[in-house]
Amino acid sequence: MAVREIATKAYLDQKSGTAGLRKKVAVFQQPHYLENFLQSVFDCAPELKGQTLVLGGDGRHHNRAAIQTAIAIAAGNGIQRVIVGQGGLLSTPAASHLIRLRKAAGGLILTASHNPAGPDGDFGIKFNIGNGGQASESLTDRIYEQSKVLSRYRIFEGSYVDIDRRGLQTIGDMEIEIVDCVDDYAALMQEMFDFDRIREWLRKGHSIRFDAMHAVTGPYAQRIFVEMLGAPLNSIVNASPLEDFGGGHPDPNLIYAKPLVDLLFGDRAPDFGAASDGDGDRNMILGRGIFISPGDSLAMLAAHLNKLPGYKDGIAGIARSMPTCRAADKVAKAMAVPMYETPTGWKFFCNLLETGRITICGEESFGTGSSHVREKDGLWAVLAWLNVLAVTGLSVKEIAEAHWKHYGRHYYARHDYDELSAATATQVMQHLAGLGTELPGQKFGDWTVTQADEFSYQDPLDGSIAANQGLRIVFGDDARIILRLSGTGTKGATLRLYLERYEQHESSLAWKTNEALAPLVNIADKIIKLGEITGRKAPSVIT
Ligand code: G16
Repeated sequence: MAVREIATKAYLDQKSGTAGLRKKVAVFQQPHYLENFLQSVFDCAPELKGQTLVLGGDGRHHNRAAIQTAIAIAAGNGIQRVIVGQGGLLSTPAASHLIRLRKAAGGLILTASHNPAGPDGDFGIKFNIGNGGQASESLTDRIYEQSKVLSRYRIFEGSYVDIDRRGLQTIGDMEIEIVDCVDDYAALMQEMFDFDRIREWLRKGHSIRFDAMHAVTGPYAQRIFVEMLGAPLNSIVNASPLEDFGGGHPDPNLIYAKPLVDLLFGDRAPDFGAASDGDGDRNMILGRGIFISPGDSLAMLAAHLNKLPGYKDGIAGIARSMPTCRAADKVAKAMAVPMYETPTGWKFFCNLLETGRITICGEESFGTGSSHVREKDGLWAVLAWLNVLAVTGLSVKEIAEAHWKHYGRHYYARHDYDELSAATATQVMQHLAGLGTELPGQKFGDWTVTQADEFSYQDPLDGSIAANQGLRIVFGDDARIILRLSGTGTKGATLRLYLERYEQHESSLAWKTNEALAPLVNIADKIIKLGEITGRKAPSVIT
């Protein structure tokens, strides 16, 4: 057994999207497909040579086979040590933490996030750099360019590693260290939060329900909530990770986590409910009879963060992605800290976190996180909420109502139009882009358009510019309509329509979200003509 150079034919479709390369499992199973992509990564990241690499995934179908391939290609490319989560499991935030903790030069995270799994489902791979964050767009572009001209890859042939056995193994000169996937992450959480207070809160009879959706967070939730915090065993459901995620769609939102939502809105609701996604970076927060939208969750956590041990010094700044509602902006203003608006994609937060400009950030797509790692972190958000409940003694509903009373309320929804043809999706975008200059000043109902443009972002650290990051129609502080193309789908094109309406009068703080947004939906329809152009009568999913 030795390192060999294998001749290969380049694939032309290995372009990373919002968060890594995501394709159908069958695509990844084509001969040399994964090997090619990995070789392109190693070619474009020479700093990995002789260094440590972290490797793990969300446990979906093809994870175990892909881990073996990644180890063999790493050995072929002179990696000194690979740290692998036992069983091939590592949640995305735990992988980010491990990269930082062990001063690895980078990491490979095998995940297609919340996308369905199984032989007919999706697979994915992300390359994270030495700071624990996802590779920048310029780096993933270089990897893509390399993948198109690749003609050989280097592999340690015939290697096999027992990824279920903890401890050290070797392949040639390379060491493979199999680690418990929870240990280091759980220790980090213990540093950030007041576990004694949360334990006490639970001991006093407060109840929680966490839905791991048969994805990667099961073992993490079991250790942290049950073993460390003393929550009863039945506080966690769907806790065993399955290769097909139990046939479900592990996206923690009102649609795909419906049983949890029904429980929290039912007669026997626990005090707190939460769910995470396939790879553990997303979260959904619920209280008894209330859903906290991701934008609100970011704002509410930001407002309370200095009450938690890991954030005693307060916060340096806040960031949100452009389509995320502007609730956190109100908090930043009140706290007199900077607020940043970035394109969709967690990678855009990384330089802000790395330079200490922000402490907390979040996205409408059920992502919240902080400076403790360089990925969004589902369980972090759940623990942060539990810690806030424990120190304030308030319920989720009381926290939300007090927040809205103080800052006003942002009603918010996202309408997804899935599986459109690329041509149709482009037509819709072009139609709206074409209206840009004539919209400002026009009145629709009670609102006047103050700005209509395409969002672009300049990174304050490296000066790089990300253009074409979504079209926005802004009605001052009152409302926004945003349209952008998703970068994570694996079938056709997905258009996302984001709707935000701000109200601050006390009489307007308890409306139903769909009713509050109905006038805005009509305006969006009038301007964008989504229904007319796509022929769709309704969105595929509303979250
Ligand atoms: C990924 C990114 C997020 C992004 C989300 C949706 O999340 O990490 O930053 O908000 O996709 O992206 P899009 O709107 O382009 O589909 P995840 O949890 O899928 O890795």
